[in-house]
Amino acid sequence: MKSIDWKLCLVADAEAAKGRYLLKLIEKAVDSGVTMVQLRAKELQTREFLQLALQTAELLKAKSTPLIINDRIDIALACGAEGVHLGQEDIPLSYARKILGKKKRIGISVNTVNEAEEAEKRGADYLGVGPVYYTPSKRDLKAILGPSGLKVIREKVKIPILAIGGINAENAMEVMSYGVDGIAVISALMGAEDIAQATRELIQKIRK
Ligand code: TZP
Ligand code: MG
Repeated sequence: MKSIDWKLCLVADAEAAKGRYLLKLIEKAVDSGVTMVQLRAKELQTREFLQLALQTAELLKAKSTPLIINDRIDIALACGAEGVHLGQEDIPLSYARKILGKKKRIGISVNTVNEAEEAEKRGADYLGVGPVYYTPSKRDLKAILGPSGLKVIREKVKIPILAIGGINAENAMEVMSYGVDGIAVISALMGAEDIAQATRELIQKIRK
């Protein structure tokens, strides 16, 4: 498997595109420094999600940028994505691995040390750890970890960690200082008026 640059993951949320052309936003973000993309579409029907995933996969392949599909193993396989991102309520990791094999990456969302250790033990390729800060971007938000919660999880696992939840250009540098491999954001980029400019600003903070 090719190595991944985890630093800045755009969680390309179809709803957060708010009628703008999502593919264009993704393209601008990738051209401006996003190092990986997770495609998330909670409200789309299967065929719409698949269509979007196929187009995104084509775009990202041309840019050698990894694509991860949120929630849907079937769509990840169909579009030839790099992997899938699963939450604690999605299909369990052991079954996901059975379906995907070792050639696809599986990321797991965790909110506690126990969940993090469990996911690592069961063979997750990376973790999404959060919410680090409050965010209106996710329904049924789990307990806010804050820096201390994030640091504890970082100490306990070795696999790559993407910190998520309320991360933006103001706090990104501090979050990176806790030893995480990267950050994953929705609103800091999807909510920006100029996604290219916002991406450049954010990646500059992270690479420092
Ligand atoms: N998981 C934990 S927080 C979150 C997800 C998907 C939402 C992150 O969105 P934002 O806008 O970057 O805070
Ligand atoms: Mg999920």
